[in-house]
Amino acid sequence: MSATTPGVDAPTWPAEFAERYRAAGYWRGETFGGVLRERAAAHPDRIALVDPDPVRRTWTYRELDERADRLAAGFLARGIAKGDRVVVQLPNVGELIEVVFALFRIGALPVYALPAHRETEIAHFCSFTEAVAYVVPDRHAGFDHRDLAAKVKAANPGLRHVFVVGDPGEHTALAEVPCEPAGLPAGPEPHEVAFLQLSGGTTGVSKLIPRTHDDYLYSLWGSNEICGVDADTRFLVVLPAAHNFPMSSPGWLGVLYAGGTVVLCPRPDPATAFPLIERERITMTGMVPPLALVWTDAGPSAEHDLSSLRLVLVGGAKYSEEAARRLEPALNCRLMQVFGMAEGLVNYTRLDDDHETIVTTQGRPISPDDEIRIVDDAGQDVPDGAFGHLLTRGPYTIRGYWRAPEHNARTFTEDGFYRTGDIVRRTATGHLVVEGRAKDQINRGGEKIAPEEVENVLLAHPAVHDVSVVAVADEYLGERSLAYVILRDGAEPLKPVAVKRFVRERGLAAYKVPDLVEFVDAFPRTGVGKVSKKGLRSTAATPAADTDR
Ligand code: OOB
Repeated sequence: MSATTPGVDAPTWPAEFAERYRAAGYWRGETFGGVLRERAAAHPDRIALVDPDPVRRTWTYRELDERADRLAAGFLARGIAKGDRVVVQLPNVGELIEVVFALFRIGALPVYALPAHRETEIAHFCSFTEAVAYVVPDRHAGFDHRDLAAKVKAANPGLRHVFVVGDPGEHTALAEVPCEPAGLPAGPEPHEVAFLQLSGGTTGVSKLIPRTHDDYLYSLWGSNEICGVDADTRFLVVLPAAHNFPMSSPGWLGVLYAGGTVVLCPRPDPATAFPLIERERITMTGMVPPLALVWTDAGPSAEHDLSSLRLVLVGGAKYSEEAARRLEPALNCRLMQVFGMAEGLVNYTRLDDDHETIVTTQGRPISPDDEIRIVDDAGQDVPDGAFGHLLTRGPYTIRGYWRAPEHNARTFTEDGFYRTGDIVRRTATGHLVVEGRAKDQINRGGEKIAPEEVENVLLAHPAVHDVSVVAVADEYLGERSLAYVILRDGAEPLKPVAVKRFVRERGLAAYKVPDLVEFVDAFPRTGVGKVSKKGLRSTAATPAADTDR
């Protein structure tokens, strides 16, 4: 099966919900391709996109629209069709936006990989989605993506094309793909899947999140209203653009929806970003808490004029109240906290919330029809103000992952609520406070790690008998990862650095390599004999020996 249809590859909203969401005006019957076409007709000469690195390039709305058409025609000419999956792994470059709009236009589905992903992750995305094409930069951050692409292509006969931004080597240059758009076929329908986003994951591999045009576009314009995004917004994309937060909260897609200007930042550090804020008169940006700390520290002594900056969104991981209090004075702008997830639900503090609410809560949902339940371990609703598991259902929260029926049966309730795995409480004003997490996941400064994925890799080491990867508190990142390793009887002693190297060499993204490694004789067990991660985490609270640090 090549095409991907809602309801076939993944559960979708029951008809009565879909009707309700349309009747309420949330689902406007638009598509991404159509929206760009309309904006290009309405204000062709306004600047949509700026890629400042290494030489400043700009795209007007008309140019972005035309280039998306030409690239769409070139993809079609190479046999990429509606419903096909295309793994897109590009850093913050203008071509990323051209490529995804070209794919949206023909109804092929981008699968958003992050620049940090390596062979293990990419091979999985390509084979699991039966991708027909893979789009990469030539080199990025010192890594040659063409070599990786060659390996993945050799192992995946269905992967027919590798398109390279820059010097293509043995592959095809993306620059050679565009051609005259003679009679593009009708694009996708608004209710169809537009792309597959990656889940942070709690299991061995990332799950894929099917987002439709209707639902995602609602999350964009809903976010725009809350964040005050309009045609005058100049948004700096500092996080990796393929992540859901900088894409849609309100992100570069939200800003394009509103007819504003998106500026891509090649690296998130103040030395790169602050000059761009001055030069491009940036009004808004979004970032994870560790980066917000760095900006907060750098703000007061900045040599660049940051006065255009009006709003900074911070989310992706818990932002401490103390850090939140420092941001506004340091950067002389407003703070908005955002608690979102690629599966859907996004919460924002509001521009007119009082200061205490902004610094102490993670916001409230976008939509009046975002249904929130906070339940105890037995699934019973807790009284207002008490902590519990957050479950949610609504007009832009998926009803199931793509091709994952067993996982869906565990992760969604029978009546369609998504079990977020987050522990929250609700204040009297309906704002959520994130207390912690019930899911087995590490949130390393906003980058999500599924311990099981790293454990599976380490279990393949010949000297390793068993392994358990847990989160440890970290002042800067919030959490770091610690691998507890039990060696095989009689195995040569290993150094922590060798354990880390093994994970890296197995082709996992660098952020998944354990920060700390400790060798133990046994793991604490729960009553039923499972490894007790809670027990391990409390052991870790006493700073452990990690001999190469
Ligand atoms: C965003 O999306 P994901 O899919 O990478 O991660 C979602 C998870 C949440 O379930 C929660 O565990 C955590 O990340 N999270 C937060 C948080 N924002 C996200 N935990 C505490 N405080 C926050 N403010 O991370 C994401 C997607 C859209 C917008 C913003 C973030």
